[in-house]
Amino acid sequence: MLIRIARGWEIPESKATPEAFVLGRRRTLGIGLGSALATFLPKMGHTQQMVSRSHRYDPGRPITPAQIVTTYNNFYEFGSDKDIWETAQGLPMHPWVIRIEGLVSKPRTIAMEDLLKQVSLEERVYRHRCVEAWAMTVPWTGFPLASLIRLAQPLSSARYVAFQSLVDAKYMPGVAEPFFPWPYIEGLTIEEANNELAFIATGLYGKPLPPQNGGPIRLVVPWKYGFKSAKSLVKITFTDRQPHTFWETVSPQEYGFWANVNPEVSHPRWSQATERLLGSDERVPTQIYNGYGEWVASLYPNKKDKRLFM
Ligand SMILES: Nc1nc2c(c(=O)[nH]1)N[C@H]1C(S)=C(S)[C@@H](COP(=O)(O)O)O[C@H]1N2
Ligand SMILES: [Mo]
Repeated sequence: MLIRIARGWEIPESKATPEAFVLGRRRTLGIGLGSALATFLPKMGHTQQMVSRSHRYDPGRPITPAQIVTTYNNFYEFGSDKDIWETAQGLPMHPWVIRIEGLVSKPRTIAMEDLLKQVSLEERVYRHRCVEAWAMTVPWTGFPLASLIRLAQPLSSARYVAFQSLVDAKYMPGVAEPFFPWPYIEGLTIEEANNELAFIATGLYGKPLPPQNGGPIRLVVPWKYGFKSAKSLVKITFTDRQPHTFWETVSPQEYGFWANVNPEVSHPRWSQATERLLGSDERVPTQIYNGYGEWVASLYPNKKDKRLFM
């Protein structure tokens, strides 16, 4: 996987940009991304998400400018380059329904707006670490995955949760690429899924989640490599078998089921010791569990098993 950054993003104010400035700048953007956002926001039915930030998860570094987070994306359904954001604008996100099935007391299909009525939204600023050794810091709006699990009422036999992304060739040119095992599937153990950090995002920078970032609804698992955080979810399945995940199927030696961040366990083709912070020239040391060990280390008593970190 090559990493490429357009020169235009290496803007001088991007280093240590305070959030207020980022939001202010975003609001005054009249062209380009600003107008693209304006075209899909009204379709969402709710244009602004007024929720309070949970400071319990303070990331300890500045928020990455929205302009970078919304234009530098991994979303292979739209294409394998980082610049799929414009193509993704065509994705219709309303209405949107999610199927909940498998080992649950009552399988069901729930509309996005009905789901949103049953959860309480909060904002969390999380560090994001892609397996490709770049990182960013992102204010997500959403709710704990544990709340969704409570609504789903899994049976006691459920040991894993599988997450499935939309496949729609009409809007997603990347799914015509037969080399890839569509749909995109990810998975967590039920214990991981119930960890308080596991999050379902429906917003970004106080606005509805744009399609390129996995709108209208995605998973966010901040202690694992970014590929675990499946986008544009259409199905959540409770199961007693470890799901066969998308990247594991593509390249099992490189991308595993667990994928917990660890600076000491290299990817077969590159080191994971440091990461490039998008929007700055800095490389910073990578932290075990992406710095979230306090919350999640107890999930993995056997830290010696390298497979937990790939
Ligand atoms: N469905 C789907 N989900 C996905 C991906 C993808 O290609 N398809 N890419 C993953 C990877 S590798 C990363 S780093 C993050 C990127 O999220 P972002 O574009 O919002 O930063 O999404 C993850 N979720
Ligand atoms: Mo990634």
